[in-house]
Amino acid sequence: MSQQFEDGTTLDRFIFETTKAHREAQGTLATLLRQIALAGRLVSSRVNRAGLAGMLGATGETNVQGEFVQKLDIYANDAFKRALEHVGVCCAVVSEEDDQPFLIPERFHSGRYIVCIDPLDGSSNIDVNATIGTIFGIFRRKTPEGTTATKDDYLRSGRDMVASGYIIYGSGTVLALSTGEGVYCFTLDPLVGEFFLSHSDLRLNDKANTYSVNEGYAAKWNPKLRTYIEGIKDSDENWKARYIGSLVADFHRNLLKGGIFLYPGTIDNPQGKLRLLYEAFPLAFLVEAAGGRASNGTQDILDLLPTDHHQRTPLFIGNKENVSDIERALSKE
Ligand code: AHM
Ligand code: MG
Repeated sequence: MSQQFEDGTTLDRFIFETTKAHREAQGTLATLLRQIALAGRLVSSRVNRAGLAGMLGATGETNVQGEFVQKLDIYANDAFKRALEHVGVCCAVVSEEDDQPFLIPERFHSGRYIVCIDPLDGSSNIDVNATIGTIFGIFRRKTPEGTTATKDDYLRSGRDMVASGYIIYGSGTVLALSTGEGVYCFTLDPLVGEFFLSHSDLRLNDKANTYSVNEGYAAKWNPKLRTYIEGIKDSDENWKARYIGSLVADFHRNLLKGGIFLYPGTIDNPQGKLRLLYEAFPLAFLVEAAGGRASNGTQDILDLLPTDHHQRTPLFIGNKENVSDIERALSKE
């Protein structure tokens, strides 16, 4: 059962109350979440001042995914790692921006949790002032505290996550969080420097009629998906299309208003573009906590077992009947 919280409850109090039931987590998971919120506030402030602080544009480098690295990507990646490394509750940060997982340096305690993170999702939108965000998922390690984290700690089923969330930097800064029971959103008051509860226990209806996909690639999709999308457009159900090109922003809108987000495989990239550990897993954990579903077309995202920390996956995520409709469409003979 989700707990009841009044609007205006601070994130700090929410974390205290929700981790209270798990005494072993109260100090550690609570500290971890507070540090993520701290780094989120730093990134939010930098995003708001990007044009003034010389933070727009690319660094001239490409990352491990072959994508252009933006200055804010680097700032955000460093902010989260610095916030997490010294507090003794984290043993590794698996980041989109780093080739290898960042293992907590020996001078600090190698703590209980692994954080998988896309520090700045949708970064191609930075220069045009569209919404971008941070996505994170948290696992509890399998190996003993105080030792170096290994692959066994982070290459594992999404069902093992203990919490996940995202922070969007848009017209306001909003942090969404789930520890498995409900999804709660907190809006940053920049004058006070604190996140306050603004959306309690979000629930998705079973079905919606908004879809978010980059239809520019339709010619390269599985023809069954093309037929499905053509079918909903031809129907009398008044479907709407909404696509920003920031997964985190498209997901947030669909979580509040209902809708399905699709990033399918294409002929050129059968596994699509999105990454399993730090994009699909955290959002799948949130969507299930809100009563929705996430699938790769045949299987629940959370049941997948990664073999590589930068592994990609097709993603269909949103209201549960919509996801099931797509799975059915893809499985037709
Ligand atoms: P990023 O993590 O490097 O920003 O890339 C992922 C982003 C997602 O936020 C978004 O859904 C997708 O790329 C958009 O891709 P496309 O331009 O192919 O539609
Ligand atoms: Mg991303």
